[in-house]
Amino acid sequence: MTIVAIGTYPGRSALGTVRLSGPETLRILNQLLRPRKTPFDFARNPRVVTLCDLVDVANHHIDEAMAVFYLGPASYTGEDSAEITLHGNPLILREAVQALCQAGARPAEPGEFTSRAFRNGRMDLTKAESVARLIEARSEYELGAARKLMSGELSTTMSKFRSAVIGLRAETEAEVDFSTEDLTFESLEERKTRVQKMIGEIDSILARARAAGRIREGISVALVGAPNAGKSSLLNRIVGYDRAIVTEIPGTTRDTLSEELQIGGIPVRFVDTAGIRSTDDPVEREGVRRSIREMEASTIVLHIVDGSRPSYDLEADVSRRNIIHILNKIDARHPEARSQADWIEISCKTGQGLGELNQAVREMVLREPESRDPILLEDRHRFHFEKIKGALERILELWDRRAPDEIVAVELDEILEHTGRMTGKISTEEVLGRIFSTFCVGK
Ligand SMILES: Nc1nc2c(ncn2[C@@H]2O[C@H](COP(=O)(O)OP(=O)(O)OP(=O)(O)O)[C@@H](O)[C@H]2O)c(=O)[nH]1
Ligand SMILES: [Mg+2]
Repeated sequence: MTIVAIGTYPGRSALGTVRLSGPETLRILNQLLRPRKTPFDFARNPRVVTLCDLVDVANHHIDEAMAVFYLGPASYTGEDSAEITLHGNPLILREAVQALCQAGARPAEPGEFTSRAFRNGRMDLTKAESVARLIEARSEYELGAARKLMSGELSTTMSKFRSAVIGLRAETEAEVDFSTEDLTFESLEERKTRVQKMIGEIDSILARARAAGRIREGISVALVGAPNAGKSSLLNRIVGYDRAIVTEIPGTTRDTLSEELQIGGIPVRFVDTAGIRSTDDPVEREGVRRSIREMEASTIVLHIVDGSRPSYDLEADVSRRNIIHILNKIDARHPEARSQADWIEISCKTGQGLGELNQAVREMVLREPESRDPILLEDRHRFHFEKIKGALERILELWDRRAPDEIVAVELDEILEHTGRMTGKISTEEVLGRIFSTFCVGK
């Protein structure tokens, strides 16, 4: 069946593209598209863009179009397909889809183009999944991690594992058939090393994925300090607009509130909190409780001190890693207000010191080990990696116990099963359905 969908953003824009894929593509193009330059034959001009008029089945003009035909299997989906670029008005694009459906296509399901690409062997499953991640990525960081999948890092690892296991399987099989006594100590040790190396690789991928998961949630930076220190003022300065209420009344901020920015491509959530002090007001007390919780959960803490007062008293423990102490209000500095060597002095009023603070936060964010070399894994990938790791560990144990090779072979087969499922070499409709249903329509 030939499918059709709008492939571009569902809003007004200069251009919008409708994609078509399936065996009827050519017939539908010939029926509804009138090339300006005649004679023009789509069949004989694959991958050539040509200016056309798009009409509906009753020959009513819809729009001018640039159309290109891809002759399968040299196309995204592996089938005959086409892209028709029109003016980017959703109404026009919808009319075009309707016309193409009247001519015999049907609306595509979410992810159906990519699912066809997978089924036609144009890409393996991990790469197909990376397409969705690439489109969804909300930060440069995620984008980088998705690109790593796209470039086939998992596929490569899986095919490496697969050939390693097939190698071990062949060696084991040879021994089952001939003689077990021939297996020398050296060759066993060498095999163990190979298996341990694979376990090491899995551990490192899983660790990078855990880190990526944490970063995807965003690094959080909590702004804490005594009431009236200028936490909300600083949040507003950082995000660049009046996000939080600022007043001269201590205890203004009750609930925590946050705003996300990107630093070096990493999403960073700045959280303004209630000033920490002991209080009888139950609402403020709840706010203080949340501040302390936020402070404990956050990756980085900005501890803000009011420099217009002689001293400060913070009823919370701020001795921890990843903390930046800030002396605020230095425009109205109290003669006795002192900061220590590594403190940063700022004024939210004049903007003084904010550049330095910005730099310090940036360095701390980028220093997080999680920022380096992330890889995004789906739950599915993690599951298969863990199964493979389990089997590899059991193999080591079996060898230590000098267990019969037939049992080792069972574990090796289990690994092959999981590498196959990971790349989609082995797949079920249920799994495929779940994966592609998370895609947008038109991809
Ligand atoms: N002179 C001066 N005043 C400031 C500066 N930063 C903040 N203020 C003032 O200090 C008061 C308290 O500021 P907020 O930002 O509301 O302080 P906060 O820490 O969020 O206070 P709570 O939410 O009550 O805990 C306001 O009147 C601000 O205008 C500064 O750098 N210089
Ligand atoms: Mg506040």
